[in-house]
Amino acid sequence: MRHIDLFNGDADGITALHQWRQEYPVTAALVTGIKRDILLLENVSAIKNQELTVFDISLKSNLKFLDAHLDLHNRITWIDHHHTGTPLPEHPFLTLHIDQAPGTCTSNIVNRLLNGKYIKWAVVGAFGDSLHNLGEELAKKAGCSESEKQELEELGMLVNYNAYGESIEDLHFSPSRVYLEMRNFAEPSDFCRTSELFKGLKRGFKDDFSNLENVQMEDFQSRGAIYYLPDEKWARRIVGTYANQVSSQHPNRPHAILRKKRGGWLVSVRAPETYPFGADLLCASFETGGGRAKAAGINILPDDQLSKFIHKFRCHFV
Ligand SMILES: [Mn+2]
Repeated sequence: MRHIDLFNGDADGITALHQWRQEYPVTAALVTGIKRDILLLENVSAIKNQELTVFDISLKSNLKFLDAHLDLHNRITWIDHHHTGTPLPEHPFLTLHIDQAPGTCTSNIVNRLLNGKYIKWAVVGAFGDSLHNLGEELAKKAGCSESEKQELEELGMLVNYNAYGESIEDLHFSPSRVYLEMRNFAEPSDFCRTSELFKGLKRGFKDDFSNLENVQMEDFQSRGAIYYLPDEKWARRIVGTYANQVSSQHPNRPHAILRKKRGGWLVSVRAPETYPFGADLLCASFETGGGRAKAAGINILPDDQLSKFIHKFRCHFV
């Protein structure tokens, strides 16, 4: 039987897979992509009698392709924490390990399934998904020292950051390459200390962030702040990580990060951390907007609606 591993290209997806394949080593074809590329099942065409294992990819988004693969006698194991919506599908060839609790992530589900055998990789995945409480809790269980915990946190943040971009070409390293490199290491702290790829990631992150010194920003005090990023590779890479960072630095104010793209702006809105509501409503009032109460976005804000957005943003969170 041939194996195919499908995984989200972020830290949580990669560390979930790495734990699993340390326990169940097989040679598998890898299917992955940038963080937002979640229709991975679509990329696997007409296969029969194979074994698919899926990590950190929304089941709901892939439902359309699931039945077709099951009908062709493929066995599918699905491990994930994203919202599923509809009642879960049932099929003799389908095994689901889904936990939709807000404080969990896929690498934590895998950690539970494997009885904590590779728990330090789950620490990396949890911090990668910005689940700080879970990261702390797992690090404690794993017996990490303070400095090791910080090392794993940085690794999670960096691998997560590496998955942001509009396409694989934007990324420093393709997610499959990150996984193939990680596979050489049983201990995440060895990966941090000796991997050239990790050093490259660290350098790339520092370079990208140094560009922010010249970024244009409008400060509306307690009403929020808007940052304007150009349509460049570095900006496409850091926009998600930067939004999280600004949020934790200024927990009392809302903010919007606008990144230029053709015909308009890609918008990420974060409600204040201390009052995490309303981002979804603001974004949904624009044609391509949506998201969650705390973090939402607009896929394309046309140039001629920029001033309307700024006005709405300034009045929205008061
Ligand atoms: Mn995840």
